[in-house]
Amino acid sequence: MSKNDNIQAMPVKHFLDDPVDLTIVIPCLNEAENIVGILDSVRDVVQGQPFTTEIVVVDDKSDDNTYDLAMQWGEENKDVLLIRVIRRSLHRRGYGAAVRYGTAHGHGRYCIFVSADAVDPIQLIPQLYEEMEKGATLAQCSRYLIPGHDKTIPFKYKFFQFFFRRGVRIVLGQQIPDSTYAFKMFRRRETLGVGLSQNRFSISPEITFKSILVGGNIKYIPGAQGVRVYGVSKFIFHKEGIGYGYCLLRTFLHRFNLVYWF
Ligand SMILES: Nc1nc2c(ncn2[C@@H]2O[C@H](COP(=O)(O)OP(=O)(O)O)[C@@H](O)[C@H]2O)c(=O)[nH]1
Ligand SMILES: [Mg+2]
Repeated sequence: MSKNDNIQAMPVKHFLDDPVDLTIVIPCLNEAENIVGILDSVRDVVQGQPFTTEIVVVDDKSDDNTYDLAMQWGEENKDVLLIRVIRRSLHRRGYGAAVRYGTAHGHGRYCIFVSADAVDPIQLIPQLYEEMEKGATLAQCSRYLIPGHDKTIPFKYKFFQFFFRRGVRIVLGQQIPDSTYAFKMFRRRETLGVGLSQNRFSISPEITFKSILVGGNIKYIPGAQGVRVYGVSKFIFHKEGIGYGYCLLRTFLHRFNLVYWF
C-alpha cells in the first residue's frame, strides 16, 4: 500500500457493511432424517434474539431428499427467518469445501457452522455472539474446559485429539483447548480474507490457527456435544490425518516466518 492510499477515507463504507449479523452454515450430506429437526432447533434458538440471522444450508447432492426437505422448510419458514438452500454442483469435495462455500455465500458479520446431526450445543449461539460483539476474533466452543463435557466424544477422537493437542502446543507454543471442534463463531469476511483452503474436516483447526496467527482475540466457551441419533458420520479417520498434519506444518512455518500460509 502506498503512502497516499487511504482506504478509511473512501466514501463507500455502507457498501462494505454486511446486512446480516450472523450467518449459520449447515452443511449436509445425506441428512434427511436430521435436517428438519436441526432447522427447527436453530430457528427456536435465534428467534427473539437481538441480532439478525440467516441460515445457509449447503447440500452436496445428497442421495436422499435432504435438499427437498430443506427447501420445503425454507418455504414454510421464509417469513420467520432468512434461509438459503444451496445444492452444490461440484461433486462432494468434503466438509471443508461445503462450509467454505456456504461462508462465502453468506452476508453476516459473523459466521458459525452447525452440524445437521444435532450434536452441537446450539443454545450457546447467543453467548458466542455476545463474545464477538465484545471484540473477540473467534469464539471457540471447547469440550475440554469443564470435566465431564468430553464424555460424549468417541474414544478414537479423544485418542487422536490427545496427540494433536501436543502438536498444537509445539507449533503454536501455547495450549489450545479443542481447536478441532467445528463449533466456533468467527468474523466471516476477515476469516475468508486469510484464505481458507482445507477441503475436509481440518478446516476447523485451520480457522482457529489462522485466528491465532493474525494475533486475534480468542475466547474459549465451555460446551458439550450430543451424540448422533440418525444417519452416519462422514468422518473417515485415515483420510483426515493428512489435512490435520498439513495445518500443523503450515502453522509452524508461518509462525517462524519460514513460509507464509496467508
Ligand atoms: N455438504 C456436505 N456436508 C458434509 C460433508 N461431510 C460432512 N458433512 C456434514 O457436516 C456435518 C458434520 O459431519 P459428520 O459426518 O457428522 O462429522 P462428525 O461429527 O465428525 O462425525 C454433518 O451435517 C454432515 O452432513 C460433505 O462432504 N458435504
Ligand atoms: Mg457429527
